[in-house]
Amino acid sequence: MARVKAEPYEFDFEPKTTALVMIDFQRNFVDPGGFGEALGNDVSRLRRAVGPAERVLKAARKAGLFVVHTREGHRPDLADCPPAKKARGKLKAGIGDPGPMGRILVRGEYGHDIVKELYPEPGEPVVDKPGKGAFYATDLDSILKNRGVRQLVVCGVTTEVCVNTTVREANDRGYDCLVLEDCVASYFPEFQEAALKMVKAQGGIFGWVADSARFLKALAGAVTGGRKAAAKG
Ligand code: TIU
Repeated sequence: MARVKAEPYEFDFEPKTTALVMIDFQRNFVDPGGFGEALGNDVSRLRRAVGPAERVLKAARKAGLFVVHTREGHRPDLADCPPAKKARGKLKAGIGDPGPMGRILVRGEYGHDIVKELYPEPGEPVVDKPGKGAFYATDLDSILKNRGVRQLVVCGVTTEVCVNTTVREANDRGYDCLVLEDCVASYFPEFQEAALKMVKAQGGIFGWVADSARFLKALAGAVTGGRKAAAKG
């Protein structure tokens, strides 16, 4: 068992039953010239989370944590895209339309894929999701339950949209979620702050919040502790 100094109180986790969930680190949202920027957003705010998330991803792999990635997007025929989602925003170039990184939010297109720093390794499931929440219309819950996962460490973008929706969905399905505040990002500073507050308010109504340094410290302790215990046994 490992313990992370977190808010509203310490987050205890068992590495064997914990998954790292990397939400929507897609070029479309994070990189200049993508859909996020086309919506008028400052993508440098999202880029900031990539470095800390990369450190967490590498440490999690080393520690043997189960890693899952998600991507928001749709079938090339858009049959899984609700007309309401496509119409929203009255955009000149919206979902399915040609963009600078290929068709916008369409699976298989360059912009839909994950940035190279955080690219999935073989054996790490990639869950393609049509909505904001990673549990809606996906097999994420089965993937986690089949591995005996009960706790989620969450990184991703954007904090108030896909991260928050996913944490709420996870909470209702019985998972304990730890959100790493420097590994999640929003285009809007006020939403970043509020979205994190919403997770940890009321005694951790949706989960816990810590930063990557605290999590990495706890993970290193768990690995060393595990090795010591194994050497003794
Ligand atoms: N992944 C995710 O958050 N999708 C979004 O559309 N986010 C926005 O903040 N627009």
